[in-house]
Amino acid sequence: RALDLDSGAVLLEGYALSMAEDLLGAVATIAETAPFRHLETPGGRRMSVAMTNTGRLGWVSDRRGYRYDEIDPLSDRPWPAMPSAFAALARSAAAAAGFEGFAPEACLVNRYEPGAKLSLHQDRDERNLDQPIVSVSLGVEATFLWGGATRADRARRIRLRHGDVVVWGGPARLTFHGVDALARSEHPLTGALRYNLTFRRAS
Ligand code: MD3
Ligand code: FE
Repeated sequence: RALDLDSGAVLLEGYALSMAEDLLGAVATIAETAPFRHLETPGGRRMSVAMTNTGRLGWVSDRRGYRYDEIDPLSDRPWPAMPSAFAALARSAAAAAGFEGFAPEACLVNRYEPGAKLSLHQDRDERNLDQPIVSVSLGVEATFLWGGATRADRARRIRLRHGDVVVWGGPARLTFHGVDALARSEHPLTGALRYNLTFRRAS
């Protein structure tokens, strides 16, 4: 089922359900090479969400700012290659939402433990804002906050469940968004954790 959340934002409910176990297995393999870590914001705060990346480019944050980098600063080595099943999923989901030819360069993997949250923000570190972002939710469900063009706009609350895929492009691309503190809950595949994959064209 495809649901328009907003102009340019399409929720594909359960789109990744049949692949979820494989995706989680691949995440565990990625984390053997590029472990989850709590990045520091430019302002010096530790992010409550733990992150890693797969793909040619990875998103990183430190005292110098936010950026995409070919090198994992933890290992000084390239990020683990993006599994072909990841890129194929992102490509087909984007096409289902009307964005043909999506070829992600980066997959940011977010891991939420109970209490972890993402404050309202825009994703604007990507050079090519014509390309959508594809997100895949796995494990414990979360309340996603969907704001407006400014931080002050009132946010809608949208439940994102295991296997849900959302494609964010066009007029939705620079909308402020975030994730509420994760509730303490259990999922058979992930325990207390939620994972979110976001596929991006960064350059
Ligand atoms: C709308 N992640 O990694 S996914 C992020 O659930 C991020 O981990 C959240 O926001 C998460 O930056 C939300 C949905 C999402 C991702 C990127 C977007 C929505 C977006 C970029 C632009 C507009
Ligand atoms: Fe974001």
